[in-house]
Amino acid sequence: MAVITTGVHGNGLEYIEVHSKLCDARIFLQGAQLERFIPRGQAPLLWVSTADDYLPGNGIRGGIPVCWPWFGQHDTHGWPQHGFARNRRWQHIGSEVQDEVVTLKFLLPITDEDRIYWPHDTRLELHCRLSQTLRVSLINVNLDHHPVTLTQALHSYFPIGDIHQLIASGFSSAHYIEFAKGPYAQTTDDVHFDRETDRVYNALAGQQRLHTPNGTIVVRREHSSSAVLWNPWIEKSRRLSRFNDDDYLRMVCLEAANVREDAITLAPGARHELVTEISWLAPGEQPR
Ligand code: TA6
Repeated sequence: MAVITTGVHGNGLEYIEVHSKLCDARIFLQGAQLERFIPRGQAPLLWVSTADDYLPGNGIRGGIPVCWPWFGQHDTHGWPQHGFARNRRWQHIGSEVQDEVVTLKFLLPITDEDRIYWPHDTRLELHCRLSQTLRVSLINVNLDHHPVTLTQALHSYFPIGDIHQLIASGFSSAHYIEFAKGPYAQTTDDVHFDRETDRVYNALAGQQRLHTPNGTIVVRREHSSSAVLWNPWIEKSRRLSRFNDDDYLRMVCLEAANVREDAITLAPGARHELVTEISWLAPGEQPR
């Protein structure tokens, strides 16, 4: 029988835990941030830095931070990188259990303080469907009488064991921007890592695979015209907050997104759902 409990981390962050026949998971109310997802009988599918302090206000370095209503640096100096949604306390608005599959629903209450950044009437929900597969949906509804334009990402951190052995596949025929240069054509299906990598892909297929020494992680995206592939490598790892100098060896981010020219414009009353779906490659499934 699936069990859903609540708890408070030692540093004050509230979370919801799920233990079922299919998986174990933990979601923090701050940012509605998935921080743990372990399919039953398998290894964890999300990575979190041991350097994180789980203090309110930052967002946790790992799991799936929500970047919204903008991705990256805002043009306005001093505004928070990746928007404000990941630093806010979301409301847990629902739990459903069906045949051991647990779906948790969260809502971002947009406060008067937030209207400095986002003076629009927008409903933002995050739904986590927890089976042997993790499915996360970021649902935007424009409740205002004017169109709104936003960028967004589900900034997923993956445990890849050893970056030197990682092969990321499924990138053929795409193109990407990196360090504000490009676009560059992706001439191979595989991506290997030997330097800082911070790419925004376009025209990318809906599924990529991360071939790690511990198995293959399958990452699918829906309604995501962009995807971000990131490893900070050596130098940036030293500058990142809440990140060990050698953490770059063990993680990669592959993010379902709509960023840059793929910004989403919602007409009044319109709805958009960004989805990422994550699992280990099933036994017998073709690795490529
Ligand atoms: O998604 C890649 C990225 O934009 C990198 O440039 C790096 O800044 C990363 O996000 C982490 O950002 P954060 O604000 O969480 O430290």
